[in-house]
Amino acid sequence: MATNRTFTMIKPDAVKNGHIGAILQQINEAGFRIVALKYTKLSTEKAGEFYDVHRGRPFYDDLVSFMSSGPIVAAVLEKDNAVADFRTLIGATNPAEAAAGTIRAKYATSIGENAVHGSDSDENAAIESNFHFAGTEVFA
Ligand code: RTP
Ligand code: MG
Repeated sequence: MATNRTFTMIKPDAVKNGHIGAILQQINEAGFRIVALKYTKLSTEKAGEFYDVHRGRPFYDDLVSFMSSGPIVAAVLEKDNAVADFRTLIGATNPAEAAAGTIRAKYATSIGENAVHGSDSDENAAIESNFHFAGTEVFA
């Protein structure tokens, strides 16, 4: 996968609270093009697999339970410097520490229920995109 892509999920809290439209608009206005998009729900097994890197951490069970608690929006985004720029756009993991105007500052409710996911490396962006999308579902 090209290094100008990242992967995101709008998490169940933000979906439940009616923020899908506002978050996608903020993503677009920040210069990201949506090249894949899906409204879906993770099983506990799939959520556990997606966050496997955190298995064993104290928050892992809550994270898996939360991420499978309701529908999510999954998307692949394209932009120069996509991974780093998207992490800047979403803000810190803990919304209390997220910069003003970032997606988490505006829409997250807690460190656990923090509205959006953003890949942390080009390698993980490719792995996570392939986890959710077939090649035929990505439109560059
Ligand atoms: P994400 O992977 O979802 O984009 O979030 P992140 O990189 O900012 O944070 P990460 O360290 O990868 O943690 C993944 C998700 O686990 C939940 N978490 N809860 N209660 C806690 O202390 C805690 N720490 C992490 C959050 O939902 C976080 O986004
Ligand atoms: Mg992470």
